[in-house]
Amino acid sequence: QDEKMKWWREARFGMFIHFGVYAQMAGEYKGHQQARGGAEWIMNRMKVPVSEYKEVAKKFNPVKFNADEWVKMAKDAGMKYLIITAKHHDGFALFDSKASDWDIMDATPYKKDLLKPLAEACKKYGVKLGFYYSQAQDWVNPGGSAARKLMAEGWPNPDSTKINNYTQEHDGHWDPAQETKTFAQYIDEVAVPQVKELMTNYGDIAVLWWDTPVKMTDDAALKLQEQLKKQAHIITNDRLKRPNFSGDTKTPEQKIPDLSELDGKDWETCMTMNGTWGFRNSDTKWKSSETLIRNLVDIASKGGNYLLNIGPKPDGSFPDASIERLKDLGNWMKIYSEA
Ligand code: FUL
Repeated sequence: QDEKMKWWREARFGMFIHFGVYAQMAGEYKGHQQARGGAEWIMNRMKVPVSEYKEVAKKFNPVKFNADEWVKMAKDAGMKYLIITAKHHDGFALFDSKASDWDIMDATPYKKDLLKPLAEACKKYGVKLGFYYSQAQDWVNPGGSAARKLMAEGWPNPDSTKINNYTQEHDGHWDPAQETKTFAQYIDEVAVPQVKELMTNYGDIAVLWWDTPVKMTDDAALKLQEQLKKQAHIITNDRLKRPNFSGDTKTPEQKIPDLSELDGKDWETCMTMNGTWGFRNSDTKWKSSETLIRNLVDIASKGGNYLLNIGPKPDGSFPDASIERLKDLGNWMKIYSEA
């Protein structure tokens, strides 16, 4: 255990990347702004029907994506690892998946596996690669679970009462297309095969970052865990299923724990630079570089890791405000490491 955790404990700083079809919507649907939640939640918050969301994917074409640039920006900022949303709650796979055609190959004009070049660039620059995988929530692949959120206020949908009632009666789902299979079928036919693909096709994978175990069962968790055996030294977080599957690391979100809250377990604070994980143009609440540096120092001094998020623009480039902050962090690192 200690040996497996060695690089992670020394790393201190990593890059989180939330990228997918939601970046294309950027927090706006039919001319209305999403009221609450990260922009990566837009499909759920605004109850976008599956067929309409798939239409959005037909415009998702991140032609400016450059794996070397992404990884170099992380490395120059002093980050030692990078974790990307291989699949977020919208179920969209950023990689070539044979288990579902709701992936970047079949559902978008881009038609290229985004994780392949990223894995190569990580290897080239010596940055560890991890995958975020939303194992339970999946709002497009039938049978996936959906957190029971009601339609966001401020979205004047004339059918909102009807849709909210439907959502409550259907376990968080808002579109019949989401329920044509069972959760167990979804796990067997999509989640397990996709995790297998991720563990097999991209070389060394350092971290599997699970998320939101809505509806998870022990059985499903065991099957998913089984797939990780292909990566002998993989580190996992505590979000596979609660309780019983505590993983290697705790995951405080958007907050830095007080010393009194620490219990000896490895931990990693994940945090956004503005207020959203997925790209949103209208979110200008950027934390200052000084705040980010102070956060990193605070976290490192308490023995944790800082996983700082980037939400790339739909064209695959990083927002300018994020780039500036990465540069400031890198400059500070340089001064600090020379001192
Ligand atoms: C959360 C997710 O629901 C968010 O969208 C984001 O991925 C964050 C890191 O974890 O709980």
